[in-house]
Amino acid sequence: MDRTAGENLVTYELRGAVAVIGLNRPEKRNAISDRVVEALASALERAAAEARAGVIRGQGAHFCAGLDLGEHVEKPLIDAIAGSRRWHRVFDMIERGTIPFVSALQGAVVGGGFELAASTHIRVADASAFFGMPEGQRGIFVGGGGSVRIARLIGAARMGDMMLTGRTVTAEKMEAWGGINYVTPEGQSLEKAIELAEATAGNAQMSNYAILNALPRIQDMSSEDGLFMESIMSALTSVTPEAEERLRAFLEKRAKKVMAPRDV
Ligand code: 1HE
Repeated sequence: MDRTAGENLVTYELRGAVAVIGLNRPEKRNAISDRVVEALASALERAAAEARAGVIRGQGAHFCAGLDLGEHVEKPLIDAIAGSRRWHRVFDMIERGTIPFVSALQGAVVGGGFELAASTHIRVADASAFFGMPEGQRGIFVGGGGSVRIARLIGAARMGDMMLTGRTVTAEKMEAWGGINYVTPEGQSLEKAIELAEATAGNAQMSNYAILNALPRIQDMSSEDGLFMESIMSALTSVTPEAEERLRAFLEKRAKKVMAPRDV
């Protein structure tokens, strides 16, 4: 039971165009209770209304220890199903919303914590981060979208291995597996996540919308349907005034060029 009364279970801070949303139960390793899910939903609504990008972080030494196990002892079956569906709806606000989200990870990124990170568009982990899916040991299954999102990121075989054996994985290995996008030195994932979120916030809004909402759906389509959808999204984004101005800016040499990468 989440008895934390009165305080903010989720912190919220608007830094320029970027909303920084923080899980804020460090004494419980940011375990996600029903009230945390509701607080997260409110923060996400606020971010969608006023920010151009968001960062999701965990306060303290760990990103998130997953589902609050204390609330799941003796839960009626129908409540457990409804609870999972609620996580799906709230995480969907992140994955298929209107603004990009970057997660800043450190320490434990476990179970539902990894599911939350998997619903963000870019994952940045520092060297202290470790990933685990102890559902098998706890007698449960993923319920926060992991069987879809994590399995698509790292493959069902690797996810199944983690769930069956309780194996934990370093940030470096998780990057090689495709589960995260960036690894930073310890203590630097938040700074890097904010920098990346700021970069995404500078994009045209319709481009970001298409990247968040068309690109993943196209992966669920046949090639034929995917190419059709791509042509529609491509045309829709290119006729916006924002696109016209950006294209003109490049032609008039007012826009930044594409730079060669610095990290090779
Ligand atoms: C919790 C939780 C939690 C910590 N629910 N209370 N998740 C897990 O199986 C992960 C369980 N947690 C751990 O393995 C460890 O806590 C950590 C590796 C994350 C961190 O270890 P440590 O030594 O820093 O902390 P701690 O002493 O274990 O925990 C501090 C407190 O947080 C302690 O409570 P206290 O009252 O004794 O101080 C812990 O009981 C509490 N705590 N994690 C409730 N998860 C939608 S389906 C998703 C399915 C899942 O997420 S399965 C994975 C569940």
